[in-house]
Amino acid sequence: MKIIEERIAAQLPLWRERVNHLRGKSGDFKVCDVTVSQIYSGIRGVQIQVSDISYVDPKEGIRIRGFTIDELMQELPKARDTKNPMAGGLYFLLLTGDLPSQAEAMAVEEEWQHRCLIPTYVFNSIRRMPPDTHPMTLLSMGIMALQRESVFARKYAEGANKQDHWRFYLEDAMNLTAKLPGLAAFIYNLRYQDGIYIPPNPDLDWGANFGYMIDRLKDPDYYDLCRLFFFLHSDHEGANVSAHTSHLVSSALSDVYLSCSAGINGLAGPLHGLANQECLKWLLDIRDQFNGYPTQPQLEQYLRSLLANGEMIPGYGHAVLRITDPRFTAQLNFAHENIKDDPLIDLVEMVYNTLPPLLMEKGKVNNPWPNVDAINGALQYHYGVTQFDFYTVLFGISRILGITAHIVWARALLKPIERPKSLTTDMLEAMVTQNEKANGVN
Ligand code: HAX
Repeated sequence: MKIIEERIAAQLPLWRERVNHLRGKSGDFKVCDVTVSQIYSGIRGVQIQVSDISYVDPKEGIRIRGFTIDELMQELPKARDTKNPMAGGLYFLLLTGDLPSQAEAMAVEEEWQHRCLIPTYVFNSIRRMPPDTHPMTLLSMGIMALQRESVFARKYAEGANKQDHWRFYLEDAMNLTAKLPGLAAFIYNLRYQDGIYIPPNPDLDWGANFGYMIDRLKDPDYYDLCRLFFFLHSDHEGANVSAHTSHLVSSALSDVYLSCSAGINGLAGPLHGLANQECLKWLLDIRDQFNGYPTQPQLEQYLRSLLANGEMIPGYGHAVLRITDPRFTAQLNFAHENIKDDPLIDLVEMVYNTLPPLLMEKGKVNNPWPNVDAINGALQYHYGVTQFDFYTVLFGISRILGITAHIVWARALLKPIERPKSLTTDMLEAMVTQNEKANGVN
């Protein structure tokens, strides 16, 4: 897409010079040391990647291109008569770092409209899968099937110059993201609505179109929830499982489709994206166990017993955040503004008011506050999207906005193949012993 390509091209000389200067002048400077326990606990906290697209501050939540969630809710362009940002403007920001004008956001939306048609062979490959295949598997497969369309893969085979790889990644990124709402709607309709097909509506933006294509025609509030959901889930810095997986795969010059499909497989894990389906299931279990909804004292007693049994409460805790996730708060605000008298949403809020002090009492939980997943399933459920094994697909189509922005920039900055080093337990023990001897420890 020309405007975005030109914006990135204009910034590139400065960025490349900045990185080269840093590497040349301070290549030996140590950012952090890695401890044995970090090696054995998921390289937690080891700063291994640079992302200028977003950053998760433990005390503040995500900043996308320097802006908080609240700031972006105000500043990003909106579709007419709506409160939540259009994905087109968000994607412009993710890719260029510049806050878009209304016209620039609309230009991305129009570009997506032109590129949104999905080849029939992709639908056919999904149709052939057994009906109980998880929707995340179908999403990953759909993206993989589209790989045949990769412009980068074709240009690479023709000998494209390395300096230009990012331009073809950008082309693939625009093509893939354009197709995501249609691909997700196809999977939803195939699995839960007898395979109905509703073509995209050229008068609607990317986010609302998903709601339209799954036949939520009578509920404009649901369109706005889609916009909010896709905005809030779009990125969470570069080192989470899905973003980092895609980054790693793309470092081998695997194209956007191969890289994003790999990231989606990471997102499908229960400790990452699948948590949103687990969370709704958990809320519905409470409803079933109480044959309705518990009172606050009943809920507190119930939560205490779960924690005493060592159970993990889905939707609570985070590897980085140490506050209520602002993305949870934004969705709770949406519920307050748009939803009246839904006992499931009331239960979400009751858990929010009851659980954090109990998690704190346990003493070992580093973050007792809700993450984004603690509410998003309940909101979908309210609007009739009750099939919770689909929720991670919604997360996935949104997250690919951030992931593709990261991998386009990784190619633009000519990042090399990623190849850390492993070592054996013998080696590690020998290193520790040698260090102890050197320090006179017996
Ligand atoms: N309920 C009960 N105990 C919890 C807990 C929770 N929600 N969150 C953490 N703990 C416990 C851990 O089990 C751990 O106990 P052990 O030392 O006995 O193993 C202890 O508290 C310390 O854990 P932590 O350092 O606070 O948390 P981690 O960084 O290890 O894990 C997780 C972060 C998000 C994976 C974790 O909090 C969790 O599994 N939460 C529930 C699942 C969930 O909501 N996942 C979605 C996260 C958001 C996301 O990435 N979405 O994609």
